[in-house]
Amino acid sequence: MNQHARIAQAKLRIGHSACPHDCPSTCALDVELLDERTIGRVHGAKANTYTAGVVCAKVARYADRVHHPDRLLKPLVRLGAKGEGGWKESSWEAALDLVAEKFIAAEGKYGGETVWPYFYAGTMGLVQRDGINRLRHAKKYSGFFGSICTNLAWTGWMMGTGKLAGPDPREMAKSDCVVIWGTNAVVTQVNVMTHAIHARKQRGAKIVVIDIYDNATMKQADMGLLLKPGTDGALACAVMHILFRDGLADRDYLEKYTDDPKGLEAHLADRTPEWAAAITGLSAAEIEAFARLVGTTKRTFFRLGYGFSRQRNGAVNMHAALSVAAVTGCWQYEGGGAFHSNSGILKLNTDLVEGSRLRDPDIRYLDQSRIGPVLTGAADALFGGPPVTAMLIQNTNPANVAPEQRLVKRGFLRDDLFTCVHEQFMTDTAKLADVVLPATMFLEHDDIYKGGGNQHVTLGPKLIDPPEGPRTNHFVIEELAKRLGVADRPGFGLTEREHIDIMLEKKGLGSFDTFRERRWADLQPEFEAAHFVKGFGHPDGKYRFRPDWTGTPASNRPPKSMGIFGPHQRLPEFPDHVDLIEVTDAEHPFRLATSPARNFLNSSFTETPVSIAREIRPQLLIHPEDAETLGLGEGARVEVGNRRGEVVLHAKLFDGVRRGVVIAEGVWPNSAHERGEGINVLTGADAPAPYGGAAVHDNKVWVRVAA
Ligand SMILES: Nc1nc2c(c(=O)[nH]1)N[C@H]1C(S)=C(S)[C@@H](COP(=O)(O)OP(=O)(O)OC[C@H]3O[C@@H](n4cnc5c(=O)[nH]c(N)nc54)[C@H](O)[C@@H]3O)O[C@H]1N2
Ligand SMILES: Nc1nc2c(c(=O)[nH]1)N[C@H]1C(S)=C(S)[C@@H](COP(=O)(O)OP(=O)(O)OC[C@H]3O[C@@H](n4cnc5c(=O)[nH]c(N)nc54)[C@H](O)[C@@H]3O)O[C@H]1N2
Ligand code: SF4
Ligand SMILES: [Mo]
Repeated sequence: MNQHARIAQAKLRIGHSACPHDCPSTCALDVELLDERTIGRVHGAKANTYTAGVVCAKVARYADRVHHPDRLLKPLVRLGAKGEGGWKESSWEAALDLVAEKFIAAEGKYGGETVWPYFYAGTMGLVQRDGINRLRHAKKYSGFFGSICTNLAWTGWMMGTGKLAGPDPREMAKSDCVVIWGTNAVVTQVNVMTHAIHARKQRGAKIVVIDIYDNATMKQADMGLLLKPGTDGALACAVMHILFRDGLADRDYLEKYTDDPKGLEAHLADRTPEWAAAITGLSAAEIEAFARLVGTTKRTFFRLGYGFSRQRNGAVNMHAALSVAAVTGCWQYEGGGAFHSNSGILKLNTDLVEGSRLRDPDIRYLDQSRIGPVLTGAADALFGGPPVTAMLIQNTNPANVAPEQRLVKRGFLRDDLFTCVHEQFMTDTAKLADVVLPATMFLEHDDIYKGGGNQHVTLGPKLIDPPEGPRTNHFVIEELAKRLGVADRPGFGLTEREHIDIMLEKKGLGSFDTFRERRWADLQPEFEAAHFVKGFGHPDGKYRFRPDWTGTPASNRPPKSMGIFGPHQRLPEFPDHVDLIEVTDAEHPFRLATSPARNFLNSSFTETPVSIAREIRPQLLIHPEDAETLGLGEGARVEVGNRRGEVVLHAKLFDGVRRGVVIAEGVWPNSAHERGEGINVLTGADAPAPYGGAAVHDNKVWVRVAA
């Protein structure tokens, strides 16, 4: 039965919302409301031109998550040793009193910077996600530098264009060639495929996919380029070499819009297809064919993902891939150009919700990705300040998703650290807490959302009542503020709706009530702005082939007090291949990537039965010939390890991966693995240059039959 027949037959009420999860698509949703507390299926809004009626399967089944029997319903206080699993139920009043008391005691001993509010994008709602900053600023707690997801990618992008924006993502449907570079879009942002496939059906557009394994997206491609991890910079350089060599570079465009086209051409002279073939593992013929395709197809749309930036040279590779678009000049054409994120166009004023005016610039920031070193007292990670002895965690599960997991867990188990986790489920992080507070889900509270991969601001009003027990993030921040003596500071004492009213009014978008009718606003700038027709985002309007790696203010640049990160002296003058990655050696002959799983979203949905059944168990994709050499049969227990630790998974023989490369899909809960240690035991918490991030797909490892 189709959506409309179903709705008509059941006379269902439909509620309108936005998907709150950490996904570039931010789908506009039509939710079947069965009664005041219960939902049915979730559908993509047909009227929304980006969502176009499509959502991923895991969110279509959201009833399984919101009505899950294992949801946290009561505040819990730890009984017995940390991480042992003993809890006693508490009232909200007593639990919040305890948290406040512990924060005040910690502050009394070490000063405010000893408290570290830690949050991420489990919900992308501006009120429920970012309100924790208000408490942080008011109390002068340590700041949170949220680097884990976007930093490598955004840095590379900003170095080239100077602005985090690009052509309307719906223009993909008007392209003659869509290059899906380092994003597994079928799995991670299905709506990209809606528009790309439209272009193929309507205009015969070619779809190119560039990845390190033959994933679900590459299976849809007309041209699939399967390269070695961390080598996209080499591919991009050889492509640009060919474009110059064969007269396919748009020299007029280069002259008008770019900083140093002659310098680039000279630099690329020896970046030949043969040179790149040796680095990438592609054949010179594959590189030639790709270069010819993008060089002769003016309406080429480069859809650059996050995945290929999750390497220690990821910012360099993002900038190199982006530079190809400047050489072909495809930016000039509708359906052409490059796109990564629209975060630069969707600014809502969150000063009040985040308490920006209360910010003290002298208070230190700590790096999200380096939580392991932070909690185990590494002096460089603490920036000379006090140890972290108290934390409030919302919307994130660092004991599972953060790199160098052994350090993270050792940190959480410290007796002198007090941790409060506000969560929907008993996650790996909640299990290590002192106090666990139950949280509402998006359908149970009001919020407003900005797209990253589209151009909409979308409202997500409360549609159903939560079960007895869970409370919103906003409630927790407001109640702690009262107990910590800052409830009278600006930004406190308002409701969620009042915050949304203020943000919408400042943007000239009406109020919560008027927006409820409207559902979303399309903030796509005009063609000229989106295609940088009047110049790129840098002061001189030029696209930069020569990035100012440590100078340009990037939108996600760390505060000055954090300095420059990693081996930044090795960042190249022009697009290039740099071996900043973990290069294999005798002890570690394989490269491991930890790519997202289709039925999970980071650590979310690892609790819903259908998602678990579809993902089966933690598996390692390995080439059959590698498996044979190692004596590994299908399904065998296999140990993957490096200097940081070792993890056991089950071998899955797969010839869609290169020899010497292995893939572990999904961040399974630590408890799904033997010994209760998850895949991030293997990933590193060293900060990549120049502005940090997490190189979770960049790991040299050994692989052997598990003992
Ligand atoms: N189903 C599902 N959807 C998700 C998520 C999820 O976990 N599951 N996570 C969400 C989040 S938080 C984000 S940020 C986005 C991320 O979504 P994407 O931008 O798609 O990024 P990744 O999924 O990290 O990786 C995409 C692809 O890049 C490949 N890759 C890794 N290294 C390289 C390389 O060196 N070169 C190239 N060319 N490819 C490489 C990976 O194998 C993977 O196939 O997805 C969101 N959507
Ligand atoms: N190995 C490996 N590690 C990775 C990645 C990878 O590809 N491979 N990807 C990385 C990336 S890109 C990212 S973004 C991070 C993301 O990692 P996380 O930030 O942990 O991401 P999520 O699983 O999306 O959300 C975490 C939690 O937020 C909770 N939550 C959702 N909504 C609310 C709410 O309204 N209130 C409260 N209190 N809680 C809520 C959910 O229950 C969930 O447990 O993981 C990173 N880690
Ligand atoms: S595709 Fe992404 S934004 Fe859309 S429903 Fe699924 S998780 Fe949410
Ligand atoms: Mo992410």
